[in-house]
Formats: sequence, structure tokens, C-alpha cells
Amino acid sequence: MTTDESRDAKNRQLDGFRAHPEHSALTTDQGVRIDDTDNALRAGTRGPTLLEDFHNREKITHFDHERIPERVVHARGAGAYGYFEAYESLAEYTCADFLGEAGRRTPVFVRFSTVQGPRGSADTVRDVRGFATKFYTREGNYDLVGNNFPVFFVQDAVKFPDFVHAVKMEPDSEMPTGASAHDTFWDFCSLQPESTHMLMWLMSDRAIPRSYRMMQGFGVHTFRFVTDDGRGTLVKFHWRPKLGVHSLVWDEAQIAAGRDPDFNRRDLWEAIESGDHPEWELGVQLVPEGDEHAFGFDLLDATKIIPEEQVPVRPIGRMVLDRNPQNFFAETEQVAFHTANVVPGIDFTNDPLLQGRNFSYLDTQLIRLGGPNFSQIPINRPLAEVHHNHRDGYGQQVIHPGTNYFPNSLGGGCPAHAGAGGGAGVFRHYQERIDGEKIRVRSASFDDHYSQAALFWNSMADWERRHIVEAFRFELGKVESAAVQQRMVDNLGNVDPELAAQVADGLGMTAPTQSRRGSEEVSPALSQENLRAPGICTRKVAVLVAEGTDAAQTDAMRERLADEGAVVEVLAEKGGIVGGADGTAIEVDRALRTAASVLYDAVAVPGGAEAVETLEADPAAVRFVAEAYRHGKPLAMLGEASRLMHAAGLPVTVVDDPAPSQGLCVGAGEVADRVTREFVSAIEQHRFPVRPGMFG
Ligand code: HDD
Repeated sequence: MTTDESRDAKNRQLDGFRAHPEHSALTTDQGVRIDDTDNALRAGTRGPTLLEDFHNREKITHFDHERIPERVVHARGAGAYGYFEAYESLAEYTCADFLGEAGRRTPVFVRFSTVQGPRGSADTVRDVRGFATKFYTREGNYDLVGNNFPVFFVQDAVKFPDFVHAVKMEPDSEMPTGASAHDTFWDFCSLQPESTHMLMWLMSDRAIPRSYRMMQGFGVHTFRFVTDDGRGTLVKFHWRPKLGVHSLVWDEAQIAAGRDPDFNRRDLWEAIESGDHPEWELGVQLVPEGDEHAFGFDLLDATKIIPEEQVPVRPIGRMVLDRNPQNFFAETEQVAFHTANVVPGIDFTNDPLLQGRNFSYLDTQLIRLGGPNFSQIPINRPLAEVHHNHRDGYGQQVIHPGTNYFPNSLGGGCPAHAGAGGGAGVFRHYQERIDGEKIRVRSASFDDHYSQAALFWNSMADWERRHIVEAFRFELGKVESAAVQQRMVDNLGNVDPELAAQVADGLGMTAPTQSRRGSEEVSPALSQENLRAPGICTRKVAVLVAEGTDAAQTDAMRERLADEGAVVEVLAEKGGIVGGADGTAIEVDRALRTAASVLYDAVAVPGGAEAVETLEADPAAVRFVAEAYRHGKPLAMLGEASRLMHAAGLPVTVVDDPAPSQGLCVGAGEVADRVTREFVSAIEQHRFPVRPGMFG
């Protein structure tokens, strides 16, 4: 084929596309139409590329500039749109318009994130998760920039760069990616006892959430609600997921990081695409100004919670995420959160961590988004009207007419001071009397670093404690410096002697001699045992089949689970169709080799002698069942399928006497219906973390 012929053929291929009225023609940045973006302009078909090809140069130059600096922390994330709906008017406490009327809906954009890893790191690493919400209220944008833990590593923002340097990859090797299990992090924490409470959360299963949709969120700091007439109430914010709070187990999280590094991102995306819109309830803990000092800790200390048993969480509204972004970069990457984006009715306290954040977020966007006009980017633009005298700068999008200073008479005095004659909707700072020396000293009320770390430990179920011990052993086991390990273990001796002894034992070290319990208090609200929710909506269930599977059982199981809102996928050696024992065709959703048990919440295997024989001989199927068991997942084995438990090498006690109370639902023939029922309630429980032979 000659060059011309080949070009004609290509053009014919594309003709349908070009002619389609919905598709606009390719142009340059200047709107000039371009007929070929596949071949650079050249001198002869085999000659050099010509500099005068402005389309080629423009295309490559733009490409060369596509990346912006990633966030210095929280670089990896996923976002979605939705709305917040207030349950009632909170006018008694705040003049915030979006909380002013029952049923008022405010559009939101939420970005979830990990903290340590870069943009391309895995989702399921052990880490804090960011939970940042932008409310596009009628009175301007309000950002609630929180995490899935209610406390933080340091008390003063001036320590933040040190903390981040320590937790990020080490400066010489740039390792490890997405992990805190390394020397610099533990060196820092062992020397910074204020991090102890946060470390308890980080070593717990809260740091490996099953889904962004299944984690709590916290504003962390104590903020302030303010009424129209200037009255303040101290407030802490809580997000509670409708689906309950659920986590992965550590071994599962590590495998998932390889099997699907996008595990949490995909989960959020797919749930929204399929119409299962994730939902959280926003709650507040309200503390009258006069009670600020009524607690045994300082409300300005971000390493402390107010136990829910002391101040109950009052639900004030719900948030639903119902729309995925159209363009990751334009929306999720360019969204710019800022703790100082507050609206009338919401104000700060003197928490030194919050005060520092109020500087940092604006500053970081200037470098990340290339200048001072990032609030003009569509995702950051408020719905409220914007009028000011900020002018020019990189990326200016607005053609501002008229005057650019205040006061002016030539521009009619505009923009004028809002609310000069009083009136609602104007931001007014809470008036607080401050009296103090100019000193670099932290209040003694910030000194207790162990009581609440112990409170967390005391509140955990046995299996949660076991996971915490295992996590400390893993993380500190990765530390090379014995001095750092010992210092950390000694530090844990101030939380609980048993915790310190178990961690020391796992590291082959001596337990601290000076151990004591940091507190005897318990807060049941902290345990995941008490944070489950009814139902199995959106839980993912794998059904393993092969030629000869009992099709009736498969259908019944699939239908029942789907009725309950679960997402069911039928897996077989290959995609397509397999023949059931009675000749009925069973449609396969996914080939086993493209899946893994860590991508599902539960596994079911219908009966059928021939099929079970095939599965027993398939290492991928056997591994699937074994892994699901060892990660504590509900298993339903119908009819002959229970034989797979032998093949999977599960403990003899379990194989001989599988107990539904352990999430092992086994049975044949007429009891299949009961087995399915038990399976549904087992999935509702999520995990069975006390099985014999489990991975921790
Ligand atoms: Fe921060 C990002 C949450 C302390 C400085 N932070 C960032 C994000 C979240 C948090 C969720 C990601 C926002 C997004 O999705 O774009 N940060 C927290 C919480 C903290 C906290 C809950 C403690 C209670 N942060 C903190 C301190 C400082 C920062 C003390 C600095 C003094 N944080 C930043 C930052 C980031 C950021 C450097 C990086 C990218 C960005 O802001 O936009 O400014």
C-alpha cells in the first residue's frame, strides 16, 4: 500500500467518527481546525520533522506541562459529589445558613485520601484516611477537612513538618512507599509521646478501612458555633457511615494492595455508578462555653477526644454522595481544601494545631495550583457571588471591569462592606477575650499523653487488641534501630503493661519494668464491635462455580443475596457460560484468575459433585476458599462444597464441626435455605476474627 493509500484507508476508518454531529472537530488551542494529529509535518515521508509544525509543538508542550506538584501529604485520593441535608434548624447554636432549616440541601464535594503515600501508591496501606468535605453553601464555601481518626499525632502545627518528614519515605532511599513501618517514623514518635494516642488508632484496624463508605470521619479539633447575636458553643464534628464501620484484616490489606492497588477508589466509584449512593450522618458534640474546663483534658488539645459517653453525639443531618467526577484532574486533583474556609456561624478555637493549619492550606495551594487564582477553578468556585479587589496573577480567568481599590467613589463604592447596617449572612469573628504573655510554652493542660491512649486500649474487644499488638510488632519489627524499638516499647508501658509486654515479647525484647495503666476508663463507642449497621447492602460476594454446579442452588443464593442488596459475582475458571448439573446454563461474571478472595466480603460455593471435584483440583479455587477463611470472611458451602474445606487445609476442628457462629454456613439439600439465611446474617457481622488458624 502506498503512503497515500494507507492514509486514505485511515481516513475512511475515521470518517464515521468525523461525520458524527456529536463529535466536534479537532482544533489547536486557538480554534484552528487540524486534519491530522497522527503524523508530524516532515520533509519527505522519511525526512526530518519540521519546527514549523505548530500543532505538533503545541501538543507536546502542553503534554510536557500536564503534571502539577502532588499534595505534600494526602497525595492519593478519590472524590465524589453529593449533597448535605440538615435534619433540623440549629439556629439555637449557629447562624450557619446551611444548618438553618430542616431539609435544606447543600451541594458538597468530598475527597478521601491516604496520607503517607504518593499519588501512585496503593489504597489499602496502614495509614490515616483523609475525609475532606467542601460544602457549597449559599453564604460561601465551608470546608470541613477531617480524618477518619478523631485525634492527631502532634499538638502544635509547628511540629507538622517534622512529623511529615519522619513518616514520609526516608530521604536517602525514598522507601518505604505508603508505609509507616520504618525507622524515622518510629524514632520521631518514640521521642514525641504526644503521638501515643494517635498511634493506638494507627495500629488498630481503623487504619485499614474496608471502604471509604464504611469509615467514620472527624473534624478532630474543637470548633465553635456562633449565633447571630454572637453567642458561642464549642463543637466537635463526627461523620458516621450508614453502612457501619468495617475494616480489612492486615494480611488481606497487604494482598489487596497488589491485587487491586485501587481497591478503595474503585469501591467508591463502582458504588456510586451502580446507584448505591454512600451516606453518612453528621453529628455534633456540643459543649457550652462555660464548660470548657469541665473535662480532665484540654479541649484545645487535638490529641484528645470527648468520649461519647460524656457528651453524646447529636445527629444534625446526612450526606449522600451520588455523582462521580467527570475528569479526575480537573475535579479531584484540583480541589483545594482550606481549614480557614468557614462561613458565618462557624469559627475556630485557639487549638494550636488548627491555628497552624489555617495558614498552611492556603499557602500550599499557591504552589500546587500555580498561583493565587485557584479559587476560580470550577471545583473550587463558590456558588455564592464573589466580589473583591483581588486582581491579576497567574491564571486569572476573570475580566474585572472598573476600580480595584477600597474605598472608592469612582466605582460607586463597590464592593462595599457587607452588612454595614447589621443583617444576617456576614462573617463576624467570635469575640473572645485573650490575655497572655507572648511565650513559646505549651499549657500544662496538654501534658497527659497516656490516659486516652489507655482509654482506647481498654475499650477494644479482645480481637481488636490482638490486632493492635500484631500491628505494633509488625511496624516495630521493621525498625532497624534497637534503641528506637526499646524506647517505643517503654513508652507503651505508660499505656498498659500487658500491651507493652506483648509487643516486647513479639520483638524479642524485655518488657519495661516501670509499666502502669494509663487509665481505667472505658468508652464502648470506640470499639468496632459497636459500630456495625444492619443489612448487607453493597457487600461483595463471590460464588464459585464449575461445570456441573447445582444451578438451582446458585440461582437461589444469587437471588437471595441480591434481594438483600449485596453485589454478587459468579466466578469460574473461564468467563462465559458453565453448564449446571441439570444442564441449565450459568452465566459467569468473571474468570477466577482475574479475581482474588481479598476483593470480596464473603464466598459461597454451591453443591454439585462434578463441579466440586473440579474446584478441589484447581489451586486458584482452593486458595480462594482458604484465604477467605483465614481472613475471617463468611463462607457458605452448600452440599458437596464442604469438601473444599478439606482441600483448603483448614483446621480439622473447623472442617469436622463448622459452626454458623463462626461465619461458616455449611449444609446440604433441604437445609440450603437455612444456610443461605445464616450466610446473610454472617455477612452482616462482616468478619469472624476469632477463628482457629486465622491470619491476624
Ligand atoms: Fe492537613 C492536606 C487533614 C493537620 C497541612 N490535611 C490535608 C487533607 C486532609 C487533611 C484530609 C487532604 C485534603 C484534600 O483532600 O485535598 N490535616 C488534616 C487533619 C489534621 C491535619 C485532620 C489534624 C487535625 N495538615 C495538618 C497540619 C498541617 C497540615 C497541622 C500544617 C501545619 N494538610 C496540610 C497541607 C495539605 C493537607 C500541607 C496538603 C495538601 C493540601 O493541604 O491541600 O496544607
